[in-house]
Amino acid sequence: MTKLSKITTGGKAIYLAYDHGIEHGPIDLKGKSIDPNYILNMAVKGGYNAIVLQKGVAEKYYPAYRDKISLIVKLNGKTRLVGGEPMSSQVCSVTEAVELGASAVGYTIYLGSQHEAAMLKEFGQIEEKADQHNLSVIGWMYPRGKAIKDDDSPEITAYAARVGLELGADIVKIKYCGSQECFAKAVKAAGKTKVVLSGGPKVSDEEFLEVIKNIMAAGAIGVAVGRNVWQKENPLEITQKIKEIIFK
Ligand code: FBP
Repeated sequence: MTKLSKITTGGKAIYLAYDHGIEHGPIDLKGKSIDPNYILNMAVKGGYNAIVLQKGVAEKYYPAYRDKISLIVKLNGKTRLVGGEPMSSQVCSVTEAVELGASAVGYTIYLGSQHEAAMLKEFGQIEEKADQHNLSVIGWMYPRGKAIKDDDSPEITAYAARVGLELGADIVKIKYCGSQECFAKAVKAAGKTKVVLSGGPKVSDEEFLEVIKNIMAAGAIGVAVGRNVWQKENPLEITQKIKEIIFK
């Protein structure tokens, strides 16, 4: 089995992101979504290619779902409580991720942050280790910090995607830059590194589905989505609509 085939279907993918408990805090996890079992069941029923979890949630909840859905362990994280230049430190090793049953690992790089060098270094070490275990590496490529004036400009989005290729990421997860044309440039810049969309804050179903149509037409392989699914009234209904676009 190639490493990417563990987390894709016919070269396409839909991932359910659920690392917001650390990134944003419980404020995002309203109602039932505070319960990891609710989200894991949703991921299984929705037929997601994989669920994205931090190690603590993976350790305590994923064992019951191990045969039902693949796992992407997010290796670094930060809270929203710290000000200043963003730095997301590694909190889980590749070895631990393997023990947890991961098929892939994820890591955020805040491009442009004053701490960028530390994250690039950790990412390089993760790449090496993940390769030894035949795990895919997904780069959350987020331009951020005071050097970044416009984090969703076409230029910076393509730059973020390209850095993923240069660093050896199998997949880059990038934010939407506003149009199909702009996203296509980012996909081109990423070359053989695959591109997935980072979902973003909740918007209307229509708006979100339109974005997905655009990114797929631009050459992305799919989406890693959180809030635009599990903050919705009917997560499985929107999941189905997203899948119809991605896997058509
Ligand atoms: P969403 O689809 O909810 O945006 O999730 C994607 C994601 O990258 C999560 O994995 C992560 O927790 C969050 O967004 C980080 O968001 P940000 O740093 O932009 O606030």
